[in-house]
Amino acid sequence: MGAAMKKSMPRELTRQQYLDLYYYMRLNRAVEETMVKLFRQNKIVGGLYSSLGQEAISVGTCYALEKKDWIAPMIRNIGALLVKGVPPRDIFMQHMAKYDSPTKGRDGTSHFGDLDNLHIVSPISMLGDLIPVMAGVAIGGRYLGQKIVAMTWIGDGGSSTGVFHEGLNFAAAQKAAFVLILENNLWAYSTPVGRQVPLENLADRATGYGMDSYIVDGNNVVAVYKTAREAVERARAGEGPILIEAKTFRRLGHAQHDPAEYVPKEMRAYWEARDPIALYEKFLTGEKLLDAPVKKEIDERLETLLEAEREFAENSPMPPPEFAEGGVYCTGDDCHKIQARWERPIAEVTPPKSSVKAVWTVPGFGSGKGSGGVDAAIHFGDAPAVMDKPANNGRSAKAAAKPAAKTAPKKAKAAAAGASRKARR
Ligand SMILES: Cc1ncc(C[n+]2csc(CCOP(=O)(O)OP(=O)(O)O)c2C)c(N)n1
Ligand SMILES: [Mg+2]
Repeated sequence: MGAAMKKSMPRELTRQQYLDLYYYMRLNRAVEETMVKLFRQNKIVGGLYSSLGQEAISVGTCYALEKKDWIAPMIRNIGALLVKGVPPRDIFMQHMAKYDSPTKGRDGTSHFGDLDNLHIVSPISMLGDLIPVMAGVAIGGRYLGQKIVAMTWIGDGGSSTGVFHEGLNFAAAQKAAFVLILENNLWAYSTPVGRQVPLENLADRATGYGMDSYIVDGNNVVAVYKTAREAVERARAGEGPILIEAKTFRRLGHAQHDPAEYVPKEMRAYWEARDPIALYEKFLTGEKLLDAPVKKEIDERLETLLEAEREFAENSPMPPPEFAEGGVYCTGDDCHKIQARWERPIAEVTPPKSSVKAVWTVPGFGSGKGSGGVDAAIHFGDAPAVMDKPANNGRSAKAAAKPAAKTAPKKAKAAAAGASRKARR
């Protein structure tokens, strides 16, 4: 139904699910708050990005996936990493470039994945490129009969990259089991969304690919979860990819270095009053799912966990300098164990068996009659061009070419002869 925004089906969650969403949003925020402190102590290597105010999106969408599903998070999706099962220590160590980090200190920020266990494709900085990659993961899963769904996230700014469009078109044409979360936080660095997209709703972009889309309040974790759950189920059932636009706001600057003074005060105040965690606490309390003792228990659990995880990360060594020399080039078996898994006999899918004789013919080209009524040249240079029609100034093209050929310097003639010899070969 094109970009028509389907209403989510009402679906109730269990108490545990409601509390899980709360816990992961709190964990997401606490992990990032800890990293701000580490950054201020100069212990973070590289930039530090924040998802303050956007936690409901990372958490609510990833929580809608099954264990076997695949994600590729972007910089503001630490919440998704946590829901998937990445321990906070890995996130801390990765940002600190420690030896025990997932990339052993070779890369920073959230540039790490886990293909074997958690099914996380490492993000790359180039905006939009994870879209075709994850469409490919979804198609790969289909070939293998796994019934998986692939999910990634993109910003309002990233939705204007070329690869966003190529990737979505590809995913839609292939009916890939792929869900794209478009986090419209109103800013792409210092550019407000209205200055770079002439659309009220970025979900409308989906119409161009024949895809369905949803719009959801990105600061309402239950709405985000329910919408994502429905999209994931539909994608898994073979309905093709789905786009969800989550409307939200980037509460801090692009990264720690950016004070974001370009954001109007009233806009900030509006969204600060809609903090997703505060809103959810109010909801949970009203529904009698959260009370003071349960909240205290969660507070303490988070504090203990983060203290231990931060401690572990801080105690991890930096990689030894000589380590930088190794693992730069793939050296075969000692580098990785990944082997292509052929679903059909290899001889069947490689030449000569896979080679197919061209079955098309172009009339008048190669063997038939040329437009001039004589046999056409098979390749340029095989025969003189047939020029029996008046050219430019009424003279035949042949005649027009004559004086030029006469006066052309020898070198040019030789080069022309060389070119035609080359073409014959
Ligand atoms: C192809 C590409 N262009 C530019 C950049 C530099 N860059 C990184 S983040 C960013 C802004 C992204 O804005 P948006 O997509 O709205 O995401 P947000 O930061 O708001 O989460 C830019 C321009 C990049 N990483 N990749
Ligand atoms: Mg943005």
